[in-house]
Amino acid sequence: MRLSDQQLQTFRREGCLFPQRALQAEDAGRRVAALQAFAQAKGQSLTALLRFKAHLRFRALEEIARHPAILDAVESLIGPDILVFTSTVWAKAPQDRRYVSWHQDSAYFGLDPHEEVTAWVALTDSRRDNGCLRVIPRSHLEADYSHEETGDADNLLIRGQAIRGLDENAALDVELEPGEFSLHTERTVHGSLANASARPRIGYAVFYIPPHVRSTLGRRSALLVRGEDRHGHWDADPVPVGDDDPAIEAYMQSAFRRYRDQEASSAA
Ligand SMILES: O=C(O)CCC(=O)C(=O)O
Repeated sequence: MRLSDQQLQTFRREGCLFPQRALQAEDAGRRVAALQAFAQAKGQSLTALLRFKAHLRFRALEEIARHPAILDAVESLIGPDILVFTSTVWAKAPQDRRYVSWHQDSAYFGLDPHEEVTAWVALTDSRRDNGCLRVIPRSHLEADYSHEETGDADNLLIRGQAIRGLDENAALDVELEPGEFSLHTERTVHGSLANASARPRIGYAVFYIPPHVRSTLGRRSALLVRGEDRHGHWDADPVPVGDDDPAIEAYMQSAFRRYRDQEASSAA
């Protein structure tokens, strides 16, 4: 299931590639139902509950993060040794005003070199009308963009970071069926509109790096999902024993604090 030479060329030229298939649509639907039941039991929204290292919290997501079809595609792009550095469920309810402003993940991820690749897996259908992921093709080949931190409450990004003044005519809608995924680089400018439809839009983004990539925000952790880590730049994340593992919960609190503290001190 490796990417063809043509797909590799497309990814390198455009900074994104889609659609690829990981799950059957029924399987994606079952995972959505399980996720919704989990969030309801915890009394939290999906996005609040599953923003940081979501694969450690919920088995159905860890399986996706380790899915062979996704890892084969990612291996074609970053090589046989693969770490998951974090993963996030991006959920928009029907008629949800929330959106994601144009941004480059490379401005915030604290990775060097910028070799991260994101697999964005559609758990529901993801179309223009329900606020699909959008990318600016070839933006990864441009110089770094500057971001303004808007703090807009409707922006799903924590700090509402936004690139202003982009030519929106260049945007490409990454429309996907349930179970399909897209790939983009951490330097590809991306975002998404509000959900104007009567359907939910739920996506699961998994952020992959090769182990030679370093953290520029101090020592952090990641989960090896394929191959070997011969570099030791990242502490090993624990492997969860089931959903909502209390040991993972405590670990996540401290990992997130460490991530945020280092981010804050490096920005100071
Ligand atoms: O799902 C979205 O709307 C935005 C996703 C995103 O920003 C990301 O995966 O980095």
